[in-house]
Amino acid sequence: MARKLLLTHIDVPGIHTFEVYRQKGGYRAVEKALKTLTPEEVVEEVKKSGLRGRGGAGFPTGMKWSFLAKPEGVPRYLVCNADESEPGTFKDRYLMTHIPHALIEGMIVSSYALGANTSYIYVRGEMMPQIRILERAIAEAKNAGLLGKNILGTGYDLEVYVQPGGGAYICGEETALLESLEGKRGNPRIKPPFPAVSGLYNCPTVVNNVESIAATVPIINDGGEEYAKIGIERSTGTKLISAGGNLNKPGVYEIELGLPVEEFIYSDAYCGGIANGKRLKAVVAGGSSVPILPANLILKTLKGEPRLMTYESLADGGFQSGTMLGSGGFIAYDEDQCIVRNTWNFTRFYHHESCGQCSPCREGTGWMEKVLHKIEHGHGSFSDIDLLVDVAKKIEGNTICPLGDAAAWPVASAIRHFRDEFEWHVTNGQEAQARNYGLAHY
Ligand code: L3W
Ligand code: SF4
Repeated sequence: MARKLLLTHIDVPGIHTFEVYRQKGGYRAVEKALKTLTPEEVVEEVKKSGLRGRGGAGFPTGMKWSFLAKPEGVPRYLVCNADESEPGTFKDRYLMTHIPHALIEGMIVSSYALGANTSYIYVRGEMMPQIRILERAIAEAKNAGLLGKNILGTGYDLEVYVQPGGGAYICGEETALLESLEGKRGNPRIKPPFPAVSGLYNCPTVVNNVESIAATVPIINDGGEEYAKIGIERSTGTKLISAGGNLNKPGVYEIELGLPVEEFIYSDAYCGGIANGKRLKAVVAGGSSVPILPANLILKTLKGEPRLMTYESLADGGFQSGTMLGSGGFIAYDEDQCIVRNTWNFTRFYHHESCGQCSPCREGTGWMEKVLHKIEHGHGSFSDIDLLVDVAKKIEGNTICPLGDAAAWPVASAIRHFRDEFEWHVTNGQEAQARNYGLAHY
């Protein structure tokens, strides 16, 4: 059975409470870090672990921490990005719901490493139950002397606050999140400067995903080198994958990085195969923002090697024949699913969520949505397919934040791998229209 680091005690009744979490060895990492390690040593352990950001970009966490500016007399902040809203991604919500103290413990360890005395957990506004759960966990930790003044008598002070999000997907982009946390509209800022230099209230700030912060707990408990032994290549440790779509056993799985994609989909230990005995048609492996791949390319690379759940293997082949691990939102499509409809659905989402600051994203997502709607409903032409490719190309790399790329890649990859389906909609207009009868109001 694969090794678990974050969900080890997920089945223990009451693990969401402080008492049970503590009985199971919880908050040992806080004791170890605060009592026996300097902040610099904690950063060093995280660097040694090879941990990479679990929110989507995969940026090395220890490196990000070491970029944090430390001007004299200026506060530093840790902000946890719990604004999970990437379509297909629900792993952070799962962790916060079932083991909230894993995040609180990670917040204490990470804040100590960064020299932050005030930290925030910015939680997606719709996740009210999780906001309540975290507030309770913070109160429990504070009662036990693990938060507040002079934690465990070490002289280190820390307050952690939960902030409900502004209710837009774009608030999950780190600089939009900081704007929102400051009480403003969640518009992304131009980077550089990166938050590590000028973040919350223009102070040095580290923004990390929920899972990245929780992963610092096993890293400190076992040591960075031990963590780095798990996984393969530059994909160390374990990763939470939220599996959805046409799978027999959708859900959240903790996998050891390096697991073959085929095993993840078909093994009974994980997703148990495609539902209703159907065949796999396509997979979006890392949340809706990454390129979609047809079954043959998600199972094996163009070189014929088994595709592995790692940052490197999923990206093998670049965007021509590869994709990304992204946020770990794994969506499987069976043979009956319409790729055109799925692409239109994703594009509607990005158009709706675009903040509107830059024209390629604001206008481009709108145009792509209109053209996809036309094709999906049987009114498209062959030149519309080329138009979509052209618009996607003009968005990619030309916007302030990654939402532009995130909107362009699903469209470009769907046409690259499933052009015949788009053409079918053009040549079989009436049938495509009939198939969508009753759904045209979308
Ligand atoms: C200091 C430098 N810091 C980079 C930091 C930067 C950030 C991190 C990664 O987007 C992706 C996006 C979605 N000095 C630095 C530096 N940093 N260079 O490193 O930065 P970046 O810009 O590569 O990514 P990002 O802006 O964090 C995240 C994709 O993830 N995604 C979506 C995820 C959505 C969720 C959700 O719903 N919560 O996770 C899925 O694939 O498209 O490309 O911290 O500051 N020189
Ligand atoms: Fe806003 Fe889109 Fe530009 Fe991002 S890419 S800043 S979401 S308009």
